[in-house]
Amino acid sequence: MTRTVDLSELARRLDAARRERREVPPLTNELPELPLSDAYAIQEEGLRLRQADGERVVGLKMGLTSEAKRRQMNLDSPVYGVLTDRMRVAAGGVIALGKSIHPKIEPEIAFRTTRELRGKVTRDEVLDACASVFVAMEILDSRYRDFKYFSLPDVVADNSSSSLFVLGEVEHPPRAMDLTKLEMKMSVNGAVAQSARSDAISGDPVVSVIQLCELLAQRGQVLPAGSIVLAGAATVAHMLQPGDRVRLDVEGLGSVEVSAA
Ligand code: 0L1
Repeated sequence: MTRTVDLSELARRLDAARRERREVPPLTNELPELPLSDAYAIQEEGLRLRQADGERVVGLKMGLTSEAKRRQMNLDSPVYGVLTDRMRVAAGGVIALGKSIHPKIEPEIAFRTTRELRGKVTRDEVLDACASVFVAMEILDSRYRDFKYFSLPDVVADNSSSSLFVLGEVEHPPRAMDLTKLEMKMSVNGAVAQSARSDAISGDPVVSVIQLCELLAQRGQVLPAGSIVLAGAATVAHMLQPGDRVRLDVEGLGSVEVSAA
């Protein structure tokens, strides 16, 4: 007998875990064959629940874009998630760790689009559609009990582990520099914790946007004008501790800071 999977129930389960800050077992413990397409459907249903609660979509994030990160998580392909207005932390702001489960922070580069991007796009089309590029950090907070043992569908269903994000205040024209050669240093309490060159992000952060458009097209979706796009982490993540002051410096793009309490 074929078992019917209630995707809405799975979305409600993950949404409750997020709101109540509690860990749940990976969905694939009970559904080992959960297809990636169903996982994105769960992600979309989770977003509808957040929108019903008044959250507004402001952009998208790419995840698992660096080789270092894919190796750390033992997962093999890029994924996306959605960013809402309530996930944004002001530059220089404070992350209340009590409102998270097991938050980690990652160094990123972000874009802001001014034109819709649809389907298979070229590097030039992405650059033409992006008004600006800037420094950013993402705070991940997987709702699953064990960071190590979940699979790609688990991550996708859980909005690709996204929790919060912080953006640098200075935006730069994307053609003003070679976006593949920027040195990135993430420091915690004054000491460099992670560093990489920007080509650690998909070989080129612009490629992340190209891949995002392709992934969206597979679900009949587009990247809307006015979106913030987090291009993905350049390094593995740093597990946040109370009192951490985290600063990201990206050559040519400036810096952004956030603290954890
Ligand atoms: O942004 C990402 O790289 C998604 C990673 C998912 C795994 C994790 O929670 O670290």
